[in-house]
Amino acid sequence: MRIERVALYRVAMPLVSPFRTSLGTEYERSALLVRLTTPEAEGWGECVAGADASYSSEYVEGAEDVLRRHLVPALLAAGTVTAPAVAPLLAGVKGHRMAKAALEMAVLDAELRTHGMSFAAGLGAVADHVPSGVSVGIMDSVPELLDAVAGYLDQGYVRIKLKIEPGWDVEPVRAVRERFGDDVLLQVDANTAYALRDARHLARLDPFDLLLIEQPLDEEDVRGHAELARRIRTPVCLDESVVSARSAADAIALGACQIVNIKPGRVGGYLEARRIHDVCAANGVPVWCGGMLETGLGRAANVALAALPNFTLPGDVSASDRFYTTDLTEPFVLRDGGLDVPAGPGLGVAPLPDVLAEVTRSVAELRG
Ligand code: SMG
Ligand code: MG
Repeated sequence: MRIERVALYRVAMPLVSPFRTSLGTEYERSALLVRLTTPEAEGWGECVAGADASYSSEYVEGAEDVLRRHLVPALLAAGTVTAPAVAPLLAGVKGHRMAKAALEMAVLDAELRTHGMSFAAGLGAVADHVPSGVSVGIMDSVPELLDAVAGYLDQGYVRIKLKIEPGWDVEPVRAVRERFGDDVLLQVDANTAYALRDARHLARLDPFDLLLIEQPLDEEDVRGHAELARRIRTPVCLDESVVSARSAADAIALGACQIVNIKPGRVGGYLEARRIHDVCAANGVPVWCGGMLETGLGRAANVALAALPNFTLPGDVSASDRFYTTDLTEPFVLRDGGLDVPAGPGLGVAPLPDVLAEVTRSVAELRG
């Protein structure tokens, strides 16, 4: 495929309600989109880097900068490219996985559209509908949380994830269990808010039969997670710590996780995400698809990934209206507790021109 042009769109999407985690509160999603043009097709990518560097070292201006200065020029200089060639081509730039993932996603989309093949088929999906979990932020009070959870369960979400932090953990979990019962699939996500010395406190979550506790400790504290996993009954799941298939294999070998959250942006793209899926499957470790408040573009690709066979737990693949009143694409709508996997060529969705125009703050175009 010959790439003629790459345009980077900075967009600002207002959230339906503030989303609070142990890392901070978000009111709006500041996203970076990649629009890639080839003679045959157009491809879209979405970069999941946040407005600040609180979730990972990447942030949206940094991602845009490295794309403009280094990654896009390397791609344009290559002449012709295929999706599997993107990561090796960009390997001279260390890190910046979220920026690289967005570029690879756009190439993959253009390539699959050219061949009339869906993302799901291209990745090896085995389902046409995936169950939806929902991530529920930290709230000001337990009654407010219970109202929010009640609303999501009414809509049909099949799994609830509570964001936790010190001071907001055992009580909200107990309240949700007491109000909604033991049958609700329930898990928690700490976004690195604890230390190993909190092991006895975290063991107080054991009686609530959680599916998992996600990333309780620092992203670099892999051994700490292994030790914690020996001290608590709730299965430990890693998010931030797993940045590649190699780090997934290491974490599993160390006993640092029983479950893995796969986010394509965090690991450098959908192809590396698939390799992590394969590594985990080979080790008998179940995986689920994480979310980064994606617009319909990233959501479409995530839903396709979540349809691979070892995605045996419901992912953070909620409907568009969980975060946005108006999505960038045709909205993803909850049906029977899940989302339909797009079947059209490539992502199967594209930005709606009027919505894109409304949310775009700047566009930078680069040509070969
Ligand atoms: O897209 O549904 C979604 C959000 C899911 O909680 C979610 N993501 O650590 O898993 C996570 C968070 C990261 C985003 S907040 C910085
Ligand atoms: Mg997480």
